[in-house]
Amino acid sequence: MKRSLYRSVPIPSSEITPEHVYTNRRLFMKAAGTAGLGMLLTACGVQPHDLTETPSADQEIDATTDELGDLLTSYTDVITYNNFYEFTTNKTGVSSLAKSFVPSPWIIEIGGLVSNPKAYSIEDLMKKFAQEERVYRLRCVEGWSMVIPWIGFELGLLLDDVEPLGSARYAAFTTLLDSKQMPGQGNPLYPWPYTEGLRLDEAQHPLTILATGLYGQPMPAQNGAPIRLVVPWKYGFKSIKSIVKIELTDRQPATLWNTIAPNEYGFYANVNPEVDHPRWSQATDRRIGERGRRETLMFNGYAEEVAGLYAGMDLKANY
Ligand SMILES: Nc1nc2c(c(=O)[nH]1)N[C@H]1C(S)=C(S)[C@@H](COP(=O)(O)O)O[C@H]1N2
Ligand SMILES: [Mo]
Repeated sequence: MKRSLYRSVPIPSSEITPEHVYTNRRLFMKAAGTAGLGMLLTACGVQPHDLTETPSADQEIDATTDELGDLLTSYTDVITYNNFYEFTTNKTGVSSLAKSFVPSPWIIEIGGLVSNPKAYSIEDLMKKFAQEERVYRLRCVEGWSMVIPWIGFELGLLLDDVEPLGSARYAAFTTLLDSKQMPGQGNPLYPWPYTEGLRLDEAQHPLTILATGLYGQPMPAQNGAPIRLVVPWKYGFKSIKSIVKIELTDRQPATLWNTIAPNEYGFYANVNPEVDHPRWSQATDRRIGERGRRETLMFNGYAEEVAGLYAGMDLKANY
């Protein structure tokens, strides 16, 4: 494994602009790698659930840490400690229940307030948008966190492609509804399918990606195959998995967690150590694989990049 490029650029934090961050990341794969990933995803009989072993060194993960120097969470932890209620609410039980999930063929529809609504296959998306590796932290509202080398592309590029109308203000996301494959959807306590939403400027922010893989591999089923959102400055529940639809709207969309427990799960859900969950503090988190707890950073450590999106907003009221 190569050393993270992020680490070798000692610039004062005041000078860290998104450009610095972005020029230090690598286009995910050279030609051969891209073809390999595309083929893995398109070939019939591909079983993402076979990816139970730690990728070998030749998997070419570019980084060993994130830009803060935090070590990557082990591949085994990333694929065996999951939140994915469509399978089970038991975090260590998702990976085995997701083994038979078939994420292909897969179509993702983008419509609503756009001039150019489209339906894309995963293959279309892989061809159209270069896949990059980006190491982002994921912070769950339940108090644990991970550092994951995602593979994906900016959601903003896809939104540009469908041409949002001037009236579009939000993006609403929907997960696959298929209780045959997702036994947890038989649980009547939750309003399936899982839905999430972002303000349009959050969706267009260059840190927001649609991830198609992690650790140099196609997305494992338990992590949201074949395509999921990753919004690194927000609590994990915003990073909706196995997306089949994106709709641009002029009103704040309903989301699963905000619908069932609005006092616990706000629409914004920005990681904020100063705003407690009603039942527990959010000041610290347990990095999976580490002992002890860490102090949680404002916006999960991405404040330089995203704080401006919320200028003038009361972050206690808009939690
Ligand atoms: N469709 C769907 N997406 C989801 C969830 C879910 O239950 N269903 N859980 C969310 C939560 S709470 C977290 S913390 C992250 C966990 O992602 P991971 O299991 O890949 O680490 O997925 C999010 N996306
Ligand atoms: Mo979570």
